[in-house]
Amino acid sequence: MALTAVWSEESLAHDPEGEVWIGVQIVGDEIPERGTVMKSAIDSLGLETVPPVRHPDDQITAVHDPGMLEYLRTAHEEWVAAGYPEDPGQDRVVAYAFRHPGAFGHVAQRLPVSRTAMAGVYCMDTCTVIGPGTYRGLRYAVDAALTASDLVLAGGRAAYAAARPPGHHAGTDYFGGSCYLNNASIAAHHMVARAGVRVGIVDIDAHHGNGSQQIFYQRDDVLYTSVHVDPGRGWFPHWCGFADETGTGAGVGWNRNFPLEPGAGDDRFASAVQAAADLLSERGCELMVVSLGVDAGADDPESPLAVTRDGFERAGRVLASLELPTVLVQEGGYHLPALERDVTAVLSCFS
Ligand code: SP5
Ligand code: ZN
Repeated sequence: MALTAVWSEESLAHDPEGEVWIGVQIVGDEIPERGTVMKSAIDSLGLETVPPVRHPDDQITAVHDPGMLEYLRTAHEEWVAAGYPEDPGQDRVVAYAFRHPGAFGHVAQRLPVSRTAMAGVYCMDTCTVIGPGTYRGLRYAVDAALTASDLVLAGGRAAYAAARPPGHHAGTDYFGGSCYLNNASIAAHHMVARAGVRVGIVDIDAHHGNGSQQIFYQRDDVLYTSVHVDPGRGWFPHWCGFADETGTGAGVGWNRNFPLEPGAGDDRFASAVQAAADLLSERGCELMVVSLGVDAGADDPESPLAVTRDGFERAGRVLASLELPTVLVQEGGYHLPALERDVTAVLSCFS
């Protein structure tokens, strides 16, 4: 019944060195130190820790467009080769133009020749930049999630993937929101494929996991549930995460959003997590993936929710009491002292 953690120093490899937000270069908060803080949380619980095992590309392309994976692999070296670090002085891959479907949806999609235009093909915001260590880092995060899944498939009670960069905003053929590949969704798909049972995702990151929702929206083998700040109150990802988004086709009833109003604290957070957990039971899910963001914390710079350590522990207890083999994949959480404290609070319920 042990909880195992997956971590290595590769969790520090991706360093965006800031982000471009509303046209301004800002410091950014999805920083390498987050990987070190996750290790502190792991060590404070005395968890057995293993490094990620490299998994083949086809476990990624089961969920993501192969063209996007290849782009992520080569984008930074191509950017450097094109000279943009010198002229105009941008050493991170960042888009200036996007392929708006209203403008270009009526013609066949072609990949542009210009590397600056390529930067707008797969990316949906200007914040999620690509640097020299980004590909190594995002591969680390995927492999951590897959390694945690393998531990659970082999009979472990629970495994924690100390993933960074996070993943739940990345969809089939797009990335953004500080996410590149959808670590939790790759893990969920892997578990369905290997175990042949229904998997339930509970996403408690403060933001709606638009990528995870999109990946599984038409499927009835993965239930996606998310507790997050109401996008209708002005919060990222803005276009998605409303309560009336419940799935389509075979997936009708297999997606459930629990938007919370800004300022919501422990009681409303824990109740929503309970409702999500109830749905996993109702749908007969036999394995669980927790998208473990802790940016709903009161001190977090990226969300207006006001959850305390106690609220995270309550959420952890609700989830652990389902007694399903569980993979916990790190998502957001940007106030470093709270990241360590609140991740520890959730993980303690599984150890
Ligand atoms: C994984 C995750 O939690 N991603 C969240 C990304 C949210 N990005 C929204 C735009 C970022 C703007 N940050 C500026 C903060 C100024 N207070
Ligand atoms: Zn978040």
